[in-house]
Amino acid sequence: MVDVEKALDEAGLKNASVREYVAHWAEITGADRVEVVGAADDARLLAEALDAGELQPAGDGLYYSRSFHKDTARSEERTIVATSNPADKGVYNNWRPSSEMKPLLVDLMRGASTGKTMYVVPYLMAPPGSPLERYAAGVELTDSRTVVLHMIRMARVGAQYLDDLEDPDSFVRAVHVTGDLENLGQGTPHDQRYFVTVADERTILHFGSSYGGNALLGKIAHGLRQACYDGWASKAFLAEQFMLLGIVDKETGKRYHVCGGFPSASGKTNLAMTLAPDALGDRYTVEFYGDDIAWLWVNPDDGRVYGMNPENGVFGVAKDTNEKTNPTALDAIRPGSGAIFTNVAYNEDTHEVWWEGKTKHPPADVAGWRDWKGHLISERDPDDQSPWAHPNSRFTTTLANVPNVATNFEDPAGVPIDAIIFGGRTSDREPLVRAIHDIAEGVYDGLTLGAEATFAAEGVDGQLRYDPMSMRPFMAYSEGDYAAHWLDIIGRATDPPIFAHVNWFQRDPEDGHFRWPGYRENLRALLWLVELKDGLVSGRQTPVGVLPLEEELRLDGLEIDDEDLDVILALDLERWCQEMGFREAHLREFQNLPEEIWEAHRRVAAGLEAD
Ligand code: GTP
Ligand code: SPV
Ligand code: MN
Repeated sequence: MVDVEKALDEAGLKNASVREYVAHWAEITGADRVEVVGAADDARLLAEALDAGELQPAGDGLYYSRSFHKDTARSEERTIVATSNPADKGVYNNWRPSSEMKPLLVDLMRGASTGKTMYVVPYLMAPPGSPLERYAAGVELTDSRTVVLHMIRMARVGAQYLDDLEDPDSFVRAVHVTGDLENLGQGTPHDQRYFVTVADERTILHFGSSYGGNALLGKIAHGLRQACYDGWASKAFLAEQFMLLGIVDKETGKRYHVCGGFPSASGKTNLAMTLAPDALGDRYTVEFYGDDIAWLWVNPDDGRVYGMNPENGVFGVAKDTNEKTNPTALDAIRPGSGAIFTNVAYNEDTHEVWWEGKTKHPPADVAGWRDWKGHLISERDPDDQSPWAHPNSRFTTTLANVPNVATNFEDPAGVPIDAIIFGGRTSDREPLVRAIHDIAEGVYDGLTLGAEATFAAEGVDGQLRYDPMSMRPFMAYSEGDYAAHWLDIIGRATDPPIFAHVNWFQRDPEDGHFRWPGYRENLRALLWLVELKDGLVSGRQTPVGVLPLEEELRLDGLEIDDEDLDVILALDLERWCQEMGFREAHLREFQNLPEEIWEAHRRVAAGLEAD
């Protein structure tokens, strides 16, 4: 039996509820040792991980890790929200009764950490002092040192964050047990993995992975799924898969804050990091707040929606990150930053890393290079065209490393939100940007957000895989209640943000090129939007929102074809009418959808028919 009391005493962890929780799970998981960790332990844990071969050096103060080859992404099918109330069942949350799931997870976890250390990771998913701090505290228990090193980068980690809890019992209990990864039947009918959030007990039980959102429980499981539920249960806030950025107009001194959702791997990190004010002279600066999660609430003092990023780091997609697409990200993972690369290609002699799109061609001299599975490139079958890096390979770095992180990124008050945008991934129909003033129509637009299926076989041509507000994988309760909660929260604002839908992904069907240059140039669409909100431009009204006039967009210095520009600023009536049918079927899946959302749908449909 490990001496849990002693480990907790040494770490100064006095909270009786925390102590009881740790002792309970130490007993179940059968860990040999218990160790309380904080950010101050980073250097020692890195040295231990290098020693144990869990990490490899990737240059000065940079690290490389490889996850098990069947454990490289979140698993949506194995992710479950459990509560004691069947009314919490939605279309996307894989709801199950907690009475069924809790004993199942206890069985899976029993004795599964034998021989290992159970790390106790106290964390806070908020800047200290935030009005939402009471929803932000958690304690992750994990048997993976690599997970601890990622948590230290992604969250505020240390026992001190639990010292001032108003209610000593109000922390999220987040238990992560890796399990025997080689024998879990990943993706087979005998899959042993379970990623369960017992939302009404604020307990997270994840078994069978050591990767990303499956294992860094502060991030997706608490920061999105649990917080989504808490925000609704408390009627106090929204927790969304949103990026958050600031634009400063140096000429007028005005600051704008834009947040918004794009489905996973659809461009949030890139948008939040890469906007290029230099393209527009010296007038604007762009500031980074967050790339994956925002919590939103209304401040009764000024009637505005406020937002903050609960995370402390970035877990970004490596693929296609380069000097041209995202120089900010490259700077944030520079030597000395402490960044960790996962599942990219690695050179064991030179300690370099590489991923598809980092440079146009892979390194010419393949000596020492291994692909993400650890196989030597020099021993590859010459016909093997598979990527060197896993498509979902990632870099992990703290916010403080991001060169343009906002000076007030840790301000507990958050920032007032001017615009909420939804970003689809649509190869036609969806224009560059369309703005929506009406709150119900904005919420309706978020609920009908989607991305095109990646494999042609997965869906009807031109039909989206809908991903409401980009929350499909993280939805914690029923979609009808979720829509009502959005209308309630934003409806409390006396000075609400403007909504908009953006699309950087229209393609020319002839040769497949992207019609809009995207990436750093996306600032131009956002500037138009905030100017529209301020009444500086007026655009043209269409049934699906206000579209920019060509002369209103700052296009100086931009290389774009006239035809491409015409297409991305046009409204394709025929495709829109078809889309309205798809939307109707999509919304019908949700129970108790508020009548205001249906009214918005019918208004847009009637407008299109009249056009
Ligand atoms: P998650 O971390 O999974 O939630 O993803 P994300 O939404 O942060 O996506 P990310 O910014 O990492 O982008 C995913 C992919 O989209 C990358 O391969 C990018 O290169 C690509 N991408 C991002 N922005 C643009 C753009 O403006 N134009 C084009 N064509 N591609 C883009
Ligand atoms: C996503 O998949 O949307 C991510 C990465 O942000 S993960 O943390 O693995 O969920
Ligand atoms: Mn994400």
